Amino acid sequence: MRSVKLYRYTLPMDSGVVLRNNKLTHRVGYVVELSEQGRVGYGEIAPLPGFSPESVEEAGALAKEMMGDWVEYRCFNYEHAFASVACGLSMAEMELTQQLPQRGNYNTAPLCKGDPDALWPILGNMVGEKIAKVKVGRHEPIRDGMMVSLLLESIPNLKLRLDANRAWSREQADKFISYLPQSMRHRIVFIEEPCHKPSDSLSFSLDSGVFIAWDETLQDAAQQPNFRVADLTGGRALIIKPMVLGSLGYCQNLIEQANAMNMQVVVSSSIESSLGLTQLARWAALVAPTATPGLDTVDLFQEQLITPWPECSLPVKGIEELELLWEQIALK
Ligand code: OSB
Ligand code: MG
Repeated sequence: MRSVKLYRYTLPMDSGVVLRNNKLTHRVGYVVELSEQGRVGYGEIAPLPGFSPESVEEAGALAKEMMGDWVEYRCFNYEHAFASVACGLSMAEMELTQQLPQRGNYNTAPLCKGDPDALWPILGNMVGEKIAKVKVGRHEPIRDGMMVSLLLESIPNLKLRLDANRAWSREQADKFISYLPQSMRHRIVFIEEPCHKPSDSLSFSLDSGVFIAWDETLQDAAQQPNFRVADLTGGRALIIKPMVLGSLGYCQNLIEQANAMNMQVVVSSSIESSLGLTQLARWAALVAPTATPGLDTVDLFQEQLITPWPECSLPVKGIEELELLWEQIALK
C-alpha cells in the first residue's frame, strides 16, 4: 500500500545571505514523504529565488498533482516537471527504493572569504586534495586578484575554485588575472562563469590559460529540449545543481556525458536545507565518487532540518515541527 505526505518548511537564514542582489532572510520549501510497504523515502523541493523560474506555490501544486498520481500506482513523469519538483520527488523515490547510499561524500570544498588563517584548520580536516572555493567579482578586480594571490602564496598546497557569477566584462577578467603570476595560475582549478557573456568567458580562458566551469550557462542551456553537454564548448567542469536542473536521472545523464568528454563535475548546493544537502552528499558518492562536491552551505542557515550535516552544531528542526499540508493513502 502506498501513501504520501507533503510538508512545508520555513527556516531562518543567517543574516547577510544575498542572492542576485536580493537578501534571503528565510528559505521556504517542502519535504515530501513517499511510503510503500513499510519503507519510506524523503525528498526536498525548494525553488531558489532568483534562480528557479517556478514559485514555491507553483512547485507545491505540481508536487501534489504528481504525488496524487504516484499514490494511485502511476509512475512519476519528470520530463515536463519543474526542476525543483523533479529533483525532490526523484530523490524521495531513490531513497524509498534504496538506491541512495547511506554513506555520503561530505568532503566538500569549503567556501572561503579570503582569510588564510580561517582556512588552515578546515583544510587540515580535508581528505585528499586541499580545494577551497572563493567568490570573486563582488569587488574591484584588483582587490580580488590580490586576495586570491595572497591565499595561494600563504597556503602552498592549496588549490582554488573561483566563482565570478558572470560579474566581469572581458577587460575586468583580464585585469583580475594580471594579478596572478603564471606560476600560480595552474592552482586555479577553474573559474566559474567569469564574464557576463559566455563567449567572453571562453575567449578569456583561451587567452589566459585558466580553465573555466559552466554553472549559469548550463542552467540556461539545460532548459532547451534535446540539450547535449557537447553543445557547451571550452569548459573544464560542469556545476551540477539538481534543484535547478531537474531529476536525478537527468542529472546523472549530464554527468555521464561530461565524463565521456573528460570534463569534471561538481555536485553543488542550491542552498538546500541540511536534509537536501546530506542527500546530495549521498547521491554524489554514487554518481561522482572521485570529485570534491560543492556543498558547504549549511552555515548559511540558522537551523538544520530533520537530518543534521556532520559536525554542524546548528539546532535541528524535526519533521513533527513542520506543517503537514496534505496527505493521501492509496484506495486499494
Ligand atoms: O554561485 O554557484 C553559485 C549556491 C546557490 C546559488 C548559486 C551558487 C551557489 C553556490 C553553491 O556557490 C556552493 C558551491 O558551488 O560550492
Ligand atoms: Mg556558481
